[in-house]
Amino acid sequence: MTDAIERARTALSDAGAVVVLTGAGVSAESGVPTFRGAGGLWKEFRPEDLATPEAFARHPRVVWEWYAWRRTLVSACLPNAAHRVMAERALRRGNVTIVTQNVDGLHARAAREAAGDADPTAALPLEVHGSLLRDRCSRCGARSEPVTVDATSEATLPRCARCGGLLRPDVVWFGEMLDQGVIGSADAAATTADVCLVVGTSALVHPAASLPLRTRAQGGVVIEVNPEETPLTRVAEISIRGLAGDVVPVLIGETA
Ligand code: BJW
Ligand code: ZN
Repeated sequence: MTDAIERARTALSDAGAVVVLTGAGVSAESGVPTFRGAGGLWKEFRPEDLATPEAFARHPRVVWEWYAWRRTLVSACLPNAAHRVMAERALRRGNVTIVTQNVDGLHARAAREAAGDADPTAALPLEVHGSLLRDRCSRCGARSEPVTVDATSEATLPRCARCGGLLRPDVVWFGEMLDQGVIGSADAAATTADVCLVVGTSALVHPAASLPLRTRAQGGVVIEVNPEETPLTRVAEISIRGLAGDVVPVLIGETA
């Protein structure tokens, strides 16, 4: 075992409150594509064409076509070992807040699976960029269960049952405000955490990428797990180069 892994295990095991911040890399081993880097979605698609409110206003059919494709893709993916041990640790020890930038629902699914007949709440994540598995009205803001989207023409796109406005996926696009309740809770958890475990994010998108800085500023320890260096690497006290599914179980699995 490397020195970094040993130190990370000790910091996590000694910690009172832990915040876990995850990004697309935690779901990569489940088969969900990341955004940046080799094979990332932004290599093939331009974010400004698909992940901004302006793009949706201009070409709602094209944006829906892309999100419908991603919904299908994600629905075939399962939580991996990293999602599972995070959920198990949150249920076992409490005082763990899982904050995810991911919209794939895999942390929530892992929480429900780990809880079985018990209450999964302690392991449910704060989804700061929303959820691919929920719709929201672009006019009145009402949230709803996802519908099957027929994106063959603008006329067939799904509409709000209340006001007739166009439905959209309930995700946070560039230039949009995050839900203040959700990011506020994430900020509070990061500020009071003894350890912030950051897994699988390029740490380029704000305000999520600033959360570990809150922990650091209060004297907490930041641990990064990522195969690549990120802007957070120099902030992290402990930086571990590796895959989430390999490293996270060693750090917080039941036998850790
Ligand atoms: C592995 C692995 C394995 C691979 N194991 N690891 C401050 C500074 C600069 C800019 C800003 C700032 N504050 C705000 C901004 C603007 C902007 C922003 O951050 N821009 C930067 C990109 C420059 N932020 C916003 O616009 C946000 N809104 C906002 O701030 O509103 C304020 C406001 C105020 C007043 C008026 C209006 C607004 C909103 C950001 C929303 C981001 N949305 C997206 C799309 C969500 C919907 C969807 O999925 O379609 O969220 S973009 C995309 O990036 C997605 C992700 O959640 C997010 C982060 O990506 P993530 O998770 O880090 O993934 P990758 O692919 O980048 O990285 C994967 C990592 O995994 C890599 O490091 C790999 O090495 C690693 N990895 N395999 C472990 N097996
Ligand atoms: Zn509506």
